[in-house]
Amino acid sequence: PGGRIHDPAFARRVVSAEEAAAMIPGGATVGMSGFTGAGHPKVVPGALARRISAANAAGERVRVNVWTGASTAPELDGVLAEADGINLRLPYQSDPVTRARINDGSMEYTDIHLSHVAQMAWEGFLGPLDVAVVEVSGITEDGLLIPSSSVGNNKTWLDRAEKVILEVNSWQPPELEGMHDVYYGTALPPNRKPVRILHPGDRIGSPYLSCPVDKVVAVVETHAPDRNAPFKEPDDVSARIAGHVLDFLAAEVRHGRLPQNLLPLQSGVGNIANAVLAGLEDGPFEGMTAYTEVIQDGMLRLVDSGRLETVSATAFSLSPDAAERFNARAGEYRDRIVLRPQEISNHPEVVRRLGCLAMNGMIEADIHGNINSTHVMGSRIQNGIGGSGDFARNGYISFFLSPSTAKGGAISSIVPMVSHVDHTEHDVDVIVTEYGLADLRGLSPKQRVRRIIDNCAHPDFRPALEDYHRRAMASSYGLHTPHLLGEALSWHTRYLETGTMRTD
Ligand code: 0RQ
Repeated sequence: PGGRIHDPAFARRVVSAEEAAAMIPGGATVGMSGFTGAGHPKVVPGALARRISAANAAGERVRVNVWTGASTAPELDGVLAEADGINLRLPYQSDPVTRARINDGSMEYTDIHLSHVAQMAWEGFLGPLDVAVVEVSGITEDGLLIPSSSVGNNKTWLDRAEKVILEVNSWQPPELEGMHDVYYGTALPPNRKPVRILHPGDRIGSPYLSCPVDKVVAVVETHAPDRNAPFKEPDDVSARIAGHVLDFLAAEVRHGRLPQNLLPLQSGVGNIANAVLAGLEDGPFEGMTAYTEVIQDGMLRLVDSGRLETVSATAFSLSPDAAERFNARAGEYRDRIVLRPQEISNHPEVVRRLGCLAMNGMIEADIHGNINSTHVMGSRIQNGIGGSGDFARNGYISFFLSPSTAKGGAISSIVPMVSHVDHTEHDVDVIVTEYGLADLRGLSPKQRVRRIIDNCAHPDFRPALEDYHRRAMASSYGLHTPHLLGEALSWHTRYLETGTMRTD
């Protein structure tokens, strides 16, 4: 078989995707690789979905539980959700079919901080793991697994699963070998030791994943690309948000609260994150580092331009163009990029020690500074908390970024009270919209109200927010965090009833 399997004991286990999928029993809990569309298994989930569809059509209900690193791709989340093949999914997802299933109540979803997933599996809180389906980019002569374009929870899935199915993907560049740092030193309390990462580029583990060949029941060869989403040039709103962030960072350096080369960056995915990274390309900061979750186009460009010296992450999340450029020159990045398991890329101890600048998107913020990252109108999941909590709670400065309105201006992203809380007021330092930036550090709730309304709310919604706050000041039960409880969520109910939060 193909050129990526150098250990004959593994090569002897090569089968088709259908044969491999047949080894996953109905009702099984399956740990799959994959993180934001990188490094997910490409063919076994599809074969499993076809088997499930056929069984369901024959009146036999078959479903599995699916654990992954984070969101994956249509070939995994999409096909299995389409087949109604998933009973419970964890953690983060962003697939439209999966989202629809969760929101129509036909799929259970457990949304967990991404750094917590592996330890929860080890602690036994999640139950047994029957099968791991993990993409790797090769197998060495000594039977070591060369990880793929994401590490995610793969170490834990391989260790915990009763049996293992490997996909060996020759689309991934062979030069990935040596880029990973898989830390095998984790333990449960009371035996935990410090995670000794003192600089984003530190390597404390192995470049390989290990799995005894006896546990490997099937190996499937593939040659298929990751889900690489097209890159959108920053629009005007994103560029304005990025501008406020960059001005703020420059001011922090001037005031001596940040070093000249900043502190390790963490940045979410999407338009706004990419706009901030694009702004950093032209900004005054040199010698930067990143300790983050995913490497998106903007990060890679900062590495290319020399602005970013070192990047630590758990996965790539690139556009097709950027992926092609990366794959062609992957060897050149090996000294400056480290891919780690997500429990380490997002580790609270390391994020706190390094002092990450945490920049994440949000659905809505309230006038006191609580953040909703996950739920539309308090009940419909959008994606999940992802790593935003890992970084927001533990970072040096925690930013939340969003346009001031959604749905063509019908929804204000600044509301009297958030309809769901992911990040409490205590974890939020800075809120940014295209209108400006609210630096909330050290402020009381009432002081925050002024700053958030004046600096961040859309001007059309400011009078109504001010009116709410004025009336809350007049008749709230307490005046520490003034609220009119009967009215606090009325903006959301108005949207559900009329299709807009506007009253005009
Ligand atoms: O939905 O496409 O159906 O219109 O939410 O919104 O503006 O495209 O923004 O892609 O940056 O996503 C918070 C979801 C923002 C993301 C969230 C609707 C909006 C649209 C997407 P449509 P945008 P983004 C760790 C970081 C949690 C995980 C995280 C996220 C859709 O940033 O998932 O931080 N964060 N991980 O219309 C109703 C509002 C809305 C709203 C937006 N107020 N009300 N709908 N939307 N605001 C690292 C990683 O990221 C890997």
